[in-house]
Amino acid sequence: NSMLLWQRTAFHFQPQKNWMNDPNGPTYYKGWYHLFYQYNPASAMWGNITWGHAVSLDLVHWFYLPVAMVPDHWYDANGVWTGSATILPDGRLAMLYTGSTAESVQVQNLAFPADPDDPLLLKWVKSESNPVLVPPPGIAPKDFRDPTTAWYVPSESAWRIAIGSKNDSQRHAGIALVYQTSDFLSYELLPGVLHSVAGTGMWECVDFYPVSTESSTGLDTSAAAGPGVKHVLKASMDDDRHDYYAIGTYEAATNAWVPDHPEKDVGMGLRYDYGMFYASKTFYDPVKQRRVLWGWIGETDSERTDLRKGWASLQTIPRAVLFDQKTGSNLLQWPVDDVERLRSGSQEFSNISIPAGSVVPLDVGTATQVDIVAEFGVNKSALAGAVDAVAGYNCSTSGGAAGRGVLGPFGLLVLADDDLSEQTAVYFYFVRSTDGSISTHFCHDELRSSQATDIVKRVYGSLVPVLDGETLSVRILVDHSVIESFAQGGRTCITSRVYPTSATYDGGRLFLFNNATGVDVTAKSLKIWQMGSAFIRPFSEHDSVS
Ligand code: DQQ
Repeated sequence: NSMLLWQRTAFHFQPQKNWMNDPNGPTYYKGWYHLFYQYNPASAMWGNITWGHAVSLDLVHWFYLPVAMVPDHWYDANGVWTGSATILPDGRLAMLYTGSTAESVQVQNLAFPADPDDPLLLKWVKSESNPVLVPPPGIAPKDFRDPTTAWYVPSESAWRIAIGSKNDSQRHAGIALVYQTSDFLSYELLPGVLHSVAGTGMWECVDFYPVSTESSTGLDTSAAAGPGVKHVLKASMDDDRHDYYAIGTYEAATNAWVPDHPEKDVGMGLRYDYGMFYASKTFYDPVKQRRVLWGWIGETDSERTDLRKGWASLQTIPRAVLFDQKTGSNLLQWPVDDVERLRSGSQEFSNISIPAGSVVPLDVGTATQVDIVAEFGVNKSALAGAVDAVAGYNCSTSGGAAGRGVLGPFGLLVLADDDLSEQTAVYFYFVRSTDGSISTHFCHDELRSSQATDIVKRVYGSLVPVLDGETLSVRILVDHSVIESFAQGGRTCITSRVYPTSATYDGGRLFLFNNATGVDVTAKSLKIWQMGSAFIRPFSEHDSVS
């Protein structure tokens, strides 16, 4: 059915068919970027979990390779679950992953490349010592999974990994355990936990890595803690299916991680993304000296529809992650610059007025596969005078793009059709509080994204910091059925999985809108690139490996 065909994307990674979930073991090895992923070789639903595998020279174009690891031992009979790669100083690669055993106990297993000289890492050997870790006393057999990339602690001549779990006797606390090892075969559980947050439940896919507070390059996972370095802790919370992070300080000697802002502690504070985004994982790219984040974009249609269309899920465009030196309190995420190689002819506009209550079409032809950078300006005096009736604005509950306030919403309508019967709004909303301060909300409204039924449509978003003198800006990647937005250089990000039925191919349009009642907005600059399609296809014998 053609209605389902176009939901395939042009430059997002997805398998040829069937189910995909978490990104696994992303790494760079002998000239190739590797992406493994949770994969069901037999169906478009979760199950039979195996590691799918693909390689790329640039993080944009991908070759599918044969599956890397299948559930073929008692210790992973119920699935080769999520894991992470560690590159050792001598160049060897250690892969740790969770196996769900024949009895559904979660254990950690070690695998390594059968031929370390094969840059494609086609064949994997599972260690004779598996499982190398079983749930420790006090940890339930199904609450022990997803080992991180290891970091090296020179003073101990040893490596450490973190593993997510939960502690129900401690007010349903999510926790990250830390193990120390010198050979990846035997491990010592370190006392205490790396971190714990009451009420957050099982922490899946924990990630733990250093960021520089002074430079714009990424840091290797083993980079020493110290001045100019902070550590990010991320947990994917199984209870609410979102990825939370906090920035803090790590002391290797005591294995203690202390969040900078306890109120923004992992669990209540910051999210990588306010839309469909889960089970993410970073890796250090030594070629471009950057830390790269992958996230899983699940479906919001029904399982029945997924089975009919024969596939489910996408990965995000890989995002470079940096500490935000201007705010000092959040990360910045930005699509890897390699994706800009897909840009072709751009159309530019400047100073387009968007009066209160208007919708302005943009004459760009089709806009189903585009990269958009937009900057907005608002009349400052209007801001100063306005008192908004909306107290406690919240993207999800304040009426979305249709709810009119004095100072918002305004922004773009993407994947829209000519008569706006389909549209996804990407917008800002200012709120002026009684003390005169202005806060800025950034949201996606999916409520009119598709005329199809059987789809969960939501309004997503959060606050975005806008500092004095900064212009309001957003970058949006539109790819047929997925929209990834990055506000203020990537301080707040939102991913929407959408299912337009008429805003497809040549029918996909772009509009500006301003639904505020009390403020005129100007699109100060707009740049829209048509995007080429990435090749994402099986590796063939004709593809030479140089
Ligand atoms: N997905 C894997 C688990 C992980 C979960 C199983 C997160 O290892 O905890 O497919 O989506």
